[in-house]
Amino acid sequence: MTLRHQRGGIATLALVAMLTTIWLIHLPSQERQVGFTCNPQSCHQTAVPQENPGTPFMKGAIDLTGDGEPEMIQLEGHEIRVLQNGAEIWHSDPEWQVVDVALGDPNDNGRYEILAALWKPNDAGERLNHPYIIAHRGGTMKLIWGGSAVTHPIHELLLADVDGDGVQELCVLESAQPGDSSNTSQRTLSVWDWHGWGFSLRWRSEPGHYHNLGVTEENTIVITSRE
Ligand SMILES: [Ca+2]
Ligand SMILES: [Ca+2]
Ligand SMILES: [Ca+2]
Repeated sequence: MTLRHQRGGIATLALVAMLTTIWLIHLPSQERQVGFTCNPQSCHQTAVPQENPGTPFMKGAIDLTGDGEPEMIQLEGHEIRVLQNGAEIWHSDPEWQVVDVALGDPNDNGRYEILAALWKPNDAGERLNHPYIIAHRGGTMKLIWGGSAVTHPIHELLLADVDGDGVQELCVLESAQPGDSSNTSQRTLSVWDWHGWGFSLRWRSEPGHYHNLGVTEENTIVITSRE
Protein backbone atom coordinates (compact mmCIF):
# COMPACT_ATOMS: atom_id res chain seq x y z
CA MET A 1 0.00 0.00 0.00
CA THR A 2 1.38 3.41 -0.90
CA LEU A 3 1.56 6.35 1.50
CA ARG A 4 -1.16 8.03 -0.55
CA HIS A 5 -3.50 5.05 -0.09
CA GLN A 6 -2.83 5.02 3.69
CA ARG A 7 -3.68 8.72 3.98
CA GLY A 8 -6.86 8.14 2.01
CA GLY A 9 -7.85 5.32 4.40
CA ILE A 10 -7.22 7.46 7.50
CA ALA A 11 -9.24 10.33 6.00
CA THR A 12 -12.12 7.94 5.27
CA LEU A 13 -12.01 6.59 8.83
CA ALA A 14 -12.02 10.12 10.24
CA LEU A 15 -15.00 11.03 8.05
CA VAL A 16 -16.94 7.91 9.16
CA ALA A 17 -16.19 8.71 12.83
CA MET A 18 -17.36 12.30 12.37
CA LEU A 19 -20.58 11.28 10.58
CA THR A 20 -21.30 8.67 13.30
CA THR A 21 -20.87 11.35 16.00
CA ILE A 22 -23.24 13.72 14.16
CA TRP A 23 -25.79 10.90 13.76
CA LEU A 24 -25.60 9.98 17.47
CA ILE A 25 -25.99 13.61 18.58
CA HIS A 26 -29.06 14.05 16.38
CA LEU A 27 -30.59 10.68 17.21
CA PRO A 28 -34.17 11.45 18.30
CA SER A 29 -34.84 10.63 21.97
CA GLN A 30 -37.19 7.71 22.52
CA GLU A 31 -40.45 8.20 24.38
CA ARG A 32 -42.40 5.45 26.07
CA GLN A 33 -45.42 5.33 28.36
CA VAL A 34 -44.86 4.11 31.91
CA GLY A 35 -47.77 2.99 34.09
CA PHE A 36 -48.15 2.94 37.87
CA THR A 37 -50.86 1.33 39.98
CA CYS A 38 -51.31 1.76 43.72
CA ASN A 39 -52.46 -0.05 46.84
CA PRO A 40 -53.25 1.73 50.13
CA GLN A 41 -49.56 1.82 51.12
CA SER A 42 -47.53 2.14 47.93
CA CYS A 43 -47.42 2.16 44.11
CA HIS A 44 -45.58 0.04 41.60
CA GLN A 45 -44.86 0.05 37.89
CA THR A 46 -47.24 -1.75 35.57
CA ALA A 47 -47.54 -2.32 31.83
CA VAL A 48 -49.74 0.16 29.96
CA PRO A 49 -50.70 0.70 26.32
CA GLN A 50 -48.27 3.01 24.52
CA GLU A 51 -50.73 5.89 24.39
CA ASN A 52 -50.97 8.53 27.08
CA PRO A 53 -54.49 9.70 27.97
CA GLY A 54 -53.11 12.83 29.67
CA THR A 55 -53.59 16.26 28.11
CA PRO A 56 -52.71 19.63 29.67
CA PHE A 57 -55.70 21.08 31.54
CA MET A 58 -57.42 23.80 29.50
CA LYS A 59 -61.04 23.59 30.63
CA GLY A 60 -63.44 21.32 32.44
CA ALA A 61 -66.95 21.28 33.93
CA ILE A 62 -67.79 20.36 37.52
CA ASP A 63 -70.48 21.42 40.00
CA LEU A 64 -68.67 23.73 42.41
CA THR A 65 -71.80 25.42 43.83
CA GLY A 66 -73.60 22.18 44.76
CA ASP A 67 -76.82 22.96 42.85
CA GLY A 68 -76.43 20.03 40.45
CA GLU A 69 -75.43 22.26 37.52
CA PRO A 70 -71.76 22.17 36.50
CA GLU A 71 -69.73 25.35 36.33
CA MET A 72 -67.11 25.80 33.59
CA ILE A 73 -63.50 26.12 34.77
CA GLN A 74 -60.95 27.44 32.26
CA LEU A 75 -57.20 27.88 32.43
CA GLU A 76 -56.29 30.79 30.16
CA GLY A 77 -52.58 31.42 30.11
CA HIS A 78 -51.76 31.29 33.82
CA GLU A 79 -55.19 32.46 35.05
CA ILE A 80 -58.17 30.36 36.19
CA ARG A 81 -61.66 31.57 35.23
CA VAL A 82 -64.91 30.13 36.61
CA LEU A 83 -68.07 30.64 34.57
CA GLN A 84 -71.66 30.03 35.66
CA ASN A 85 -74.21 30.05 32.83
CA GLY A 86 -71.57 31.70 30.63
CA ALA A 87 -70.85 34.57 33.05
CA GLU A 88 -67.57 34.82 34.93
CA ILE A 89 -68.09 34.49 38.69
CA TRP A 90 -64.41 34.35 39.69
CA HIS A 91 -60.89 34.58 38.32
CA SER A 92 -57.60 33.87 40.03
CA ASP A 93 -55.32 36.57 41.44
CA PRO A 94 -53.22 38.01 38.56
CA GLU A 95 -50.15 37.55 40.81
CA TRP A 96 -50.65 33.79 40.64
CA GLN A 97 -48.92 31.95 37.82
CA VAL A 98 -51.07 28.82 37.63
CA VAL A 99 -49.25 25.86 36.05
CA ASP A 100 -51.90 23.13 36.28
CA VAL A 101 -55.45 22.49 37.52
CA ALA A 102 -57.33 19.36 38.62
CA LEU A 103 -61.07 19.19 39.30
CA GLY A 104 -62.50 16.81 41.89
CA ASP A 105 -62.77 16.25 45.63
CA PRO A 106 -59.17 16.68 46.84
CA ASN A 107 -60.16 17.06 50.52
CA ASP A 108 -62.58 14.10 50.57
CA ASN A 109 -65.61 15.98 51.95
CA GLY A 110 -68.13 15.11 49.24
CA ARG A 111 -67.96 18.56 47.60
CA TYR A 112 -66.12 19.42 44.39
CA GLU A 113 -63.32 21.98 44.34
CA ILE A 114 -60.51 23.28 42.13
CA LEU A 115 -57.02 22.08 42.98
CA ALA A 116 -54.34 24.30 41.45
CA ALA A 117 -50.54 24.29 41.39
CA LEU A 118 -49.17 27.81 41.08
CA TRP A 119 -46.23 30.13 41.52
CA LYS A 120 -46.75 33.23 43.59
CA PRO A 121 -44.42 35.81 45.12
CA ASN A 122 -44.01 35.91 48.89
CA ASP A 123 -43.63 39.13 50.89
CA ALA A 124 -39.94 39.26 49.93
CA GLY A 125 -40.81 38.99 46.21
CA GLU A 126 -39.46 35.45 45.98
CA ARG A 127 -41.50 33.18 43.65
CA LEU A 128 -42.66 30.01 45.42
CA ASN A 129 -44.70 27.02 44.26
CA HIS A 130 -47.87 26.05 46.15
CA PRO A 131 -50.87 23.72 45.86
CA TYR A 132 -54.15 25.58 46.56
CA ILE A 133 -57.76 24.44 46.90
CA ILE A 134 -60.38 26.91 45.65
CA ALA A 135 -64.05 26.29 46.44
CA HIS A 136 -67.52 27.79 46.33
CA ARG A 137 -68.57 28.48 49.92
CA GLY A 138 -71.10 30.91 51.40
CA GLY A 139 -72.21 32.03 47.94
CA THR A 140 -68.77 32.95 46.64
CA MET A 141 -65.56 31.44 45.26
CA LYS A 142 -62.68 31.50 47.71
CA LEU A 143 -59.36 29.98 48.62
CA ILE A 144 -60.20 27.40 51.31
CA TRP A 145 -56.78 25.77 51.63
CA GLY A 146 -53.42 27.29 50.75
CA GLY A 147 -50.73 24.67 51.01
CA SER A 148 -47.36 25.96 52.19
CA ALA A 149 -44.66 26.33 49.53
CA VAL A 150 -43.34 23.00 48.26
CA THR A 151 -39.58 22.39 48.02
CA HIS A 152 -39.96 20.32 44.82
CA PRO A 153 -42.00 22.51 42.43
CA ILE A 154 -45.16 20.93 40.99
CA HIS A 155 -45.35 20.81 37.17
CA GLU A 156 -48.48 18.69 36.69
CA LEU A 157 -51.16 17.28 38.97
CA LEU A 158 -54.35 15.25 38.78
CA LEU A 159 -56.97 13.73 41.06
CA ALA A 160 -57.91 10.07 40.60
CA ASP A 161 -58.88 7.10 42.73
CA VAL A 162 -55.73 5.16 41.93
CA ASP A 163 -56.30 2.39 44.53
CA GLY A 164 -60.03 1.84 43.95
CA ASP A 165 -61.18 2.65 47.53
CA GLY A 166 -63.63 5.33 46.37
CA VAL A 167 -61.44 8.26 47.56
CA GLN A 168 -59.40 10.35 45.13
CA GLU A 169 -55.65 10.60 45.58
CA LEU A 170 -53.49 13.53 44.51
CA CYS A 171 -50.94 12.56 41.85
CA VAL A 172 -48.11 14.99 41.14
CA LEU A 173 -45.23 15.32 38.68
CA GLU A 174 -42.65 17.43 40.52
CA SER A 175 -39.04 18.52 40.05
CA ALA A 176 -36.63 15.85 41.26
CA GLN A 177 -34.32 18.63 42.51
CA PRO A 178 -35.49 21.13 45.17
CA GLY A 179 -36.29 24.60 43.80
CA ASP A 180 -35.80 23.56 40.18
CA SER A 181 -38.42 25.13 37.88
CA SER A 182 -36.82 24.02 34.60
CA ASN A 183 -39.02 22.21 32.09
CA THR A 184 -36.33 19.83 30.88
CA SER A 185 -34.83 18.38 34.04
CA GLN A 186 -35.74 15.21 35.89
CA ARG A 187 -39.08 14.73 37.62
CA THR A 188 -40.53 12.38 40.19
CA LEU A 189 -44.09 11.09 40.36
CA SER A 190 -45.67 11.21 43.82
CA VAL A 191 -49.03 10.10 45.25
CA TRP A 192 -50.57 11.91 48.23
CA ASP A 193 -53.48 11.32 50.64
CA TRP A 194 -55.65 13.99 52.23
CA HIS A 195 -55.23 13.65 55.99
CA GLY A 196 -57.74 16.23 57.21
CA TRP A 197 -55.81 19.51 56.93
CA GLY A 198 -53.25 18.75 54.23
CA PHE A 199 -51.68 16.01 52.11
CA SER A 200 -49.32 13.31 53.31
CA LEU A 201 -46.96 11.47 50.98
CA ARG A 202 -47.87 7.87 50.22
CA TRP A 203 -45.21 7.11 47.62
CA ARG A 204 -42.62 8.75 45.37
CA SER A 205 -40.96 7.29 42.25
CA GLU A 206 -37.32 7.30 41.24
CA PRO A 207 -36.43 10.35 39.09
CA GLY A 208 -36.88 10.18 35.32
CA HIS A 209 -37.36 12.43 32.31
CA TYR A 210 -41.12 12.38 32.86
CA HIS A 211 -43.87 14.56 31.48
CA ASN A 212 -47.54 14.34 30.44
CA LEU A 213 -49.23 12.97 33.57
CA GLY A 214 -52.42 11.08 32.74
CA VAL A 215 -54.73 8.38 34.03
CA THR A 216 -56.49 5.55 32.17
CA GLU A 217 -60.21 4.72 32.49
CA GLU A 218 -59.13 2.03 34.97
CA ASN A 219 -57.32 4.72 37.04
CA THR A 220 -53.81 3.54 36.20
CA ILE A 221 -51.37 6.47 36.24
CA VAL A 222 -49.56 6.96 32.91
CA ILE A 223 -46.53 9.18 32.36
CA THR A 224 -44.40 9.70 29.27
CA SER A 225 -40.73 8.91 29.80
CA ARG A 226 -38.14 10.43 27.46
CA GLU A 227 -35.06 8.22 27.25
CA1 LIG B 1 -73.24 24.52 40.08
CA1 LIG C 1 -64.14 18.55 48.49
CA1 LIG D 1 -58.32 6.04 46.46
